[in-house]
Amino acid sequence: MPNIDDEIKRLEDEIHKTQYNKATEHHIGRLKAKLAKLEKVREERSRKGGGTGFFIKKGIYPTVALLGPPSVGKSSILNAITNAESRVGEFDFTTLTIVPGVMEYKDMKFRILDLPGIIEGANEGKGRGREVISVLRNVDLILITLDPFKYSVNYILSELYKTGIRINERPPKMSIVHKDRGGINIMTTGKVNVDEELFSAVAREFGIVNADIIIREDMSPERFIDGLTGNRSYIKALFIMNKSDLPEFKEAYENLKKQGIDPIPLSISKKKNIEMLKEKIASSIKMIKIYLEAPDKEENNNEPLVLRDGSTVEDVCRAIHNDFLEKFKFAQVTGKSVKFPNQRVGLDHVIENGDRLTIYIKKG
Ligand SMILES: Nc1nc2c(ncn2[C@@H]2O[C@H](COP(=O)(O)OP(=O)(O)OP(=O)(O)O)[C@@H](O)[C@H]2O)c(=O)[nH]1
Ligand SMILES: [Mg+2]
Repeated sequence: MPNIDDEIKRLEDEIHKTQYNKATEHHIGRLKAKLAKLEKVREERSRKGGGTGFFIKKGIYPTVALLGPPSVGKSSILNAITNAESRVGEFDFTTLTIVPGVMEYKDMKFRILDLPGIIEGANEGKGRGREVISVLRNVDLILITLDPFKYSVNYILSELYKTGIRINERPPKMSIVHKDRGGINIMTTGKVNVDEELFSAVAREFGIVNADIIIREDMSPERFIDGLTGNRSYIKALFIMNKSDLPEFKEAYENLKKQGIDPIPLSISKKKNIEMLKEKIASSIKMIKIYLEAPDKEENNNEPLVLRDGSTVEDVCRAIHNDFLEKFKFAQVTGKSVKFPNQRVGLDHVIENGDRLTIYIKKG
């Protein structure tokens, strides 16, 4: 059997050289489905076999990653917005590992990760590209950082895409109901219009034989494949162009805008727009505020605890003190996440904005 990388390469080449038209679109759709399936296998294998890769656990605070070509100023940005000190250098690849820092903004905390620079071909493992990019699957926000000399974003976007990361996109609105018989039925809602024959063929490539597939948006075959694959990461991204103090900045900035990308102009050297960057980071991530109440209701403060949307009681415990997790008995919650006031919940209960919580712990 041919090697999986070779097979992926062969399919990519074939898709690339096949001219897209009405007559070939089904052929291309099926090739893309085959490609997605092989990429999934490769990705799963590399996750199992990995060990040399960077591993970032989802923490209680939202995680933000600085991604971009070498020497654009990623480490300088980390140093400017957090308490961390990452090495800054005039040469490419100054940063060789992941350097974390904590950014505080108003009553919120964010974990910012400075990553090694990535170059074209990162997905094939150039530099430590694949490892760097795989980290991004678990972050809440990606800061795609550029400068006036290195602002070709296409390769960065394509590396992300190949890794299964979808930037500033929502998951495709579709659902699959598997059945025992009846073949594949593509069903749409409202005014949604898709090529049913093509979608059926693509679904068959994924080994689906009998199923009702309901599509709730006008959907490209690519997004349909994403939905079938099911392991894509949908992550928000902001673009930054650093070094606005340089004379080359203006033209580069305008060029990028012409490509439909509106980067945040920044100068770390001249300390320009640093507060604005922090504000944009904070407002890009959905956060919730919850209030803790002591069991005796006497020493209540009304300082909220600010956490990432989707946090659980366990995350709350971690945010206060690890003791709370170790000695946890139960929690009582009043608010939107529960049906009635003071409802008892466990560690995996998902809290919502405005909830009031009392945590009971074992004595001693
Ligand atoms: N003119 C100018 N230079 C900057 C600015 N910010 C950073 N630099 C310089 O750019 C060079 C690279 O900065 P780093 O922060 O090390 O860049 P990096 O993106 O972390 O680089 P790698 O770790 O190699 O990927 C250094 O010489 C910095 O002093 C800026 O706002 N303006
Ligand atoms: Mg660096």
